[in-house]
Amino acid sequence: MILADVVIAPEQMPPAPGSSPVGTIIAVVLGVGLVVLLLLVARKMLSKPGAAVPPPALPKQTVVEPVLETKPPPKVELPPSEAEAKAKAEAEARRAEAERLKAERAALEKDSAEAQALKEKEEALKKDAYRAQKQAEAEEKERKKREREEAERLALEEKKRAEEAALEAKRQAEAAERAKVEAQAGATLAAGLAKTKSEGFMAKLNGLFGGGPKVIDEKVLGELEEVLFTADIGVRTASRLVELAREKAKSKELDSAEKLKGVIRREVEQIVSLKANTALGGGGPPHVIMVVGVNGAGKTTTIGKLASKAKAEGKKVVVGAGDTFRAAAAEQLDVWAERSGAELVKGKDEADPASVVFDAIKRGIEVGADLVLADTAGRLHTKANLMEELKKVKRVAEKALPGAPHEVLLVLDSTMGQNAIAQAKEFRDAVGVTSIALTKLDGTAKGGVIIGICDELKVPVAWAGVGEKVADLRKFDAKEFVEALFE
Ligand SMILES: Nc1nc2c(ncn2[C@@H]2O[C@H](COP(=O)(O)OP(=O)(O)O)[C@@H](O)[C@H]2O)c(=O)[nH]1
Ligand SMILES: [Mg+2]
Repeated sequence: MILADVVIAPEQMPPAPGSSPVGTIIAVVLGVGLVVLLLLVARKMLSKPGAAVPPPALPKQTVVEPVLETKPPPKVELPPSEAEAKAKAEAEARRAEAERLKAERAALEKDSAEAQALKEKEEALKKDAYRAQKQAEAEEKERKKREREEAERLALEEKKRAEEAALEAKRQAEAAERAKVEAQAGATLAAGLAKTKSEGFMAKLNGLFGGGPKVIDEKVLGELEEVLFTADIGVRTASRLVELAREKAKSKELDSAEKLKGVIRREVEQIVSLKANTALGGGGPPHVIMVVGVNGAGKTTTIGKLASKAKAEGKKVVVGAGDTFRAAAAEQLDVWAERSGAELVKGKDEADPASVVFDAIKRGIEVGADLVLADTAGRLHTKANLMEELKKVKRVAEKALPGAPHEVLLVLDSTMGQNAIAQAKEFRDAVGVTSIALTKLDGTAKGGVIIGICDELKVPVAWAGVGEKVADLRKFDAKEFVEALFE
C-alpha cells in the first residue's frame, strides 16, 4: 500500500505550466501505461497468495526510515509455578524412565546377544560333546575288542598250557604203564616153551642127540624121522628136515649127533625167520588190524593185550566189537578195552559184524586213532558162513578206509597142534592172513607147530601167547625161539 501511494503520488501532481498539448498527451499516455503496468503487477501478486514475491527494488531516495527510540525491556523473573515445576519434574522423571528403559533395553539386547553367543557356543559344545562321545564309544569299542582278543589269547594260552600239562601227565602215566607192563615181565618165550622142551618133540630130539657123540647112521636118521613126524610140525616139514639130515649124512658132513642137532637148529631157525610186522602201525592212520580165528583161540584176549601194548607205547586205540554172534563177546572186550584205556565201538547183539567194524574204523579216523583192532566172530552156523562173513568184513573195512585192513591177524591156539595148521590154511585162503598170533604156548607141549605153520603157510608168526597177562603176549623172535628149544 505504501508502495502504491508512493507511486501514485506523481500522477496527482499538476502538469507544469507552459507545456504543449503533445507533451501533455505523451505524459498522459506514459502515466496511463505506467498505471496499467502497476495494476497488472498488483493483479499477478494477488492471484498468487502466499507466494513470496520479493519486493521490487525501489529507488533508495524514496524510502523514509523512521528512527525509533527503544529502551531495553525490563527483566521479569517469575518464580516457576507449581504446575511448571510439576511438569518439569514429570519430564525429568519421564526422561529418567526413558533412559532407564533404554539402559534396560540395551542390557537386554546385550543379554540376548550374549545368550545367542552362548547358545552358539553351547551348540558347538554339544557338537563337540557328541563327537567326543562318538570318539569315546569308538575307543571303548576298540578297547573292548582288545580286551576280548587278550582274553581269547589268554584262554588259548591257558588251554594250550592245560593241554600240555595233560599231555605231560598222559606221557608220565604211559611211561608208568609201560614200566608196569615191563615190570610184570610176564613169562618169557622160553618159559612158554618149557613144556614143549621138556615133554614135546624137543625132549625126544634132545634125547636122540644127547649122551655124547654118536655116529649118524641110518638108525639115527630113522629115529629122527619118528621124532619129527610126531612132533606137531607137520608131515611136510618133518620130511624136509629128515631129507636134509640124510643129505648131510651122506656127504659125510655129519659125523656127530651134535652136528646133526646144529643142522636141524639152523634149518628150523631159517623156517621161522619170516619177517612179521609187530609195530602195531605202518598203515593208515589208523592202522587197521582185523583179527580172525576160531572160537576160543584167544582173539579177544589177544586184542586186549595188543591194545594195552599200543596204549603203553602212547598210541590212540579204537577196538571194534565185531564178534556180534556171541552175546558175551562184547562185554569181554569191554573189560579189556577199559583195562587198556582203548575206546570200544560195539553194535547191538546179532548186529552185522561188518557194520560194527565199519563204524569202528570211521570212529578211529574221526578221533585220530593210531590203531583200530577189529574183533570178529569165530563161528557161525556153518564154516562157509563164517568165511563169507569175514570176507564181507574185509571188504567193508576197505570201504571205510582204503587200504584197510592193513593186517589180517590169525589167532591160533597152539594146543590144537597140527589142526592149527589146517585151520590156518582155511583162513589164509578165505581172507589172506598176513601174520599169526600163536596162543597158549604155556599150556602145551605142541610148540613145534610154529615150525610147521611157517614152513607150510609161509605166514610169519608175529606174536606168541605164553600166559594170560598183558605181558604174556610176546613178540615172536626166531633166535629166541630156537635158543629156547635147542639149548
Ligand atoms: N594160558 C593161556 N590162556 C590164554 C592165552 N590166550 C588166551 N587164553 C585164554 O583162552 C580163552 C579164550 O580166549 P578168548 O580171547 O575168549 O578167545 P576168542 O574166542 O578167540 O575170543 C580165555 O580163557 C583166555 O584167557 C594164552 O596165551 N595163554
Ligand atoms: Mg572172543
